[in-house]
Amino acid sequence: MSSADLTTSPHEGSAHIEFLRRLHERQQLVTRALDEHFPAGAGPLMDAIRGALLADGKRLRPILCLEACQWSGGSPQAALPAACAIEMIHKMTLVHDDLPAMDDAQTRNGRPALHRVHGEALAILAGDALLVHAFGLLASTREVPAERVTGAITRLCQALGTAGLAGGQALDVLSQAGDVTPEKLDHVHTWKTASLFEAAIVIGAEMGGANASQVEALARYGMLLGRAFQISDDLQDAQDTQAVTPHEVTNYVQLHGVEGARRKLRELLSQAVSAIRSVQGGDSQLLAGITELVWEHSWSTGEGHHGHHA
Ligand code: GRG
Repeated sequence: MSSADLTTSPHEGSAHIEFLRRLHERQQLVTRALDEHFPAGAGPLMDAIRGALLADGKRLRPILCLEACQWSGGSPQAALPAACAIEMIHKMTLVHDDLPAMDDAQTRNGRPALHRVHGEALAILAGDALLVHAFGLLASTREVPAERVTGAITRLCQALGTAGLAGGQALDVLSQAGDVTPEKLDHVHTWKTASLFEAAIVIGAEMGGANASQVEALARYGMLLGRAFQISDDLQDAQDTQAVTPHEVTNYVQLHGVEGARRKLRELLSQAVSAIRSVQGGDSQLLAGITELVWEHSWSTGEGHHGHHA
């Protein structure tokens, strides 16, 4: 098992080194916890699940969930089950997104897509199992009061449903080249990508006991960061010809050009930083620093491959 490295271009200063150290520590915490949920050598379905979950990944959404919990005054451990659940769901969406019926992708993060290794049936079932395990894990959280857990389950259902990931993905796969307007593209990005970022952060904040104005500010940060992340992902794909898949028609760079995409990215990220700074809370260095990583879109995943289009 190799886990992704969160790296960026070299920066001077011990604050930046400390930032990267904390990111890495959180990443390892999540990867170790995920590894324990699905034992190796337990049959073909479990192997496919491990392939989806543990082969690589930046663990960005769970890191944000843990950090939002700490920012809100909680212990990161209180949000660990939720963070793992969110990563299971994220990985499940990537497996289904790569299927021939959706994006028909051959590779993901430089490796063959899961259905090419384990077959389509097991890829579908691995995704289904990850989704169910995620909710089971979240529902069994014992570290926080029960109403925070039911609140988190409700939030996550909203983020994944018809006005969230499923709805956004439907809009995306049904799009035809030529009928994608800027408004429609923003809508797709908001639902299919940003809603899970927002949920990860809000759930972390609520697990940590954030008050209403803190939750509101973090929700805004999450939504802006998620939209920025998808543009950053599109910019990365524009540089990587291998990432273009047959069904892809909605890419921000195709519609707005590289300069337009970079301008929008900068704007969204600076609004995200303002949102986090608009309320009192804990140390926001990591949350602010993540916006810089998204700006540079210089994530490396394990063996030096950039992330595949999603
Ligand atoms: C869960 C009900 C339900 C439906 C899922 C398949 C689907 C519906 C949605 C797909 C949405 C999708 C693929 C969004 C793309 C988001 C994105 C930019 C992913 C790339 O994320 P990274 O780079 O991935 O964080 P790593 O590889 O680092 O884990």
